[in-house]
Amino acid sequence: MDQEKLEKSLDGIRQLLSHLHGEVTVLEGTYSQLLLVLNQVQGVADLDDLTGLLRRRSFFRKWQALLDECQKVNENCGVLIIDIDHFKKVNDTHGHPTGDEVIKKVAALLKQYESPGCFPCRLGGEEFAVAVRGTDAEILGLAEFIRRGAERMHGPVIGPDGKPSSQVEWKCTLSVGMASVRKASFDPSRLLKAADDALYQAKGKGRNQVAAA
Ligand code: GH3
Ligand code: MG
Ligand code: MG
Repeated sequence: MDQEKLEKSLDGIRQLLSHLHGEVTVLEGTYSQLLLVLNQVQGVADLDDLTGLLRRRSFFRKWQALLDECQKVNENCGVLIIDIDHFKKVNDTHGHPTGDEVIKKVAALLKQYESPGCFPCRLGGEEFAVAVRGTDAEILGLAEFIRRGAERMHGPVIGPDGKPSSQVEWKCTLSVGMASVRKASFDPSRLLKAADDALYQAKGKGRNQVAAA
């Protein structure tokens, strides 16, 4: 191959490479955008629409990580199950939109205590869970703060026109079941079952109270 032909071939290769570089850059951009959208979708799917709290599945993922960490460093960890008392009556008396409002306000109360070692979720309906790293006394102290916080809550009933009433107010109370790894184990399902049994006790003893497993 003479020099001229060689130069031509090299030019061709350079042009091809430059073209390919452009294509790869475009592909990289599209890939990054796709990843961004995927993360956004994942983030939305992790959260409950009404309250913005974690859903059960994403909560369990995060909670398992916290339990693993606590087990590794030999620290106590527990869970609270929180259930709105006689919530069916709130719906029946004031209507579903007011019920939704109460659920949102309870969620907002739980969010106030959020930190890396304490995070809430909406288990479903009018039931919530909070994973807490700390001693039993600290976990029970938090439960009592939450219970008392709900006692102070109130808000206007939403009328049939969707507007808040200026005369009628809703109130609510919470029952709380607590379990920690000391009594149960580092297994999230067993912990939740123990907390649920404690919640059942709190309901049986008259509601608006905290019971420990
Ligand atoms: P208890 O004190 O024993 O917990 O009684 P309760 O009435 O709170 O419990 P029950 O399980 O009988 O009723 C729960 C009600 O919660 C029934 C259901 O219609 C209502 N509910 C579940 N999810 C929602 C929701 O997203 N919004 C509203 N407004 N109501 C809901
Ligand atoms: Mg209830
Ligand atoms: Mg319930």
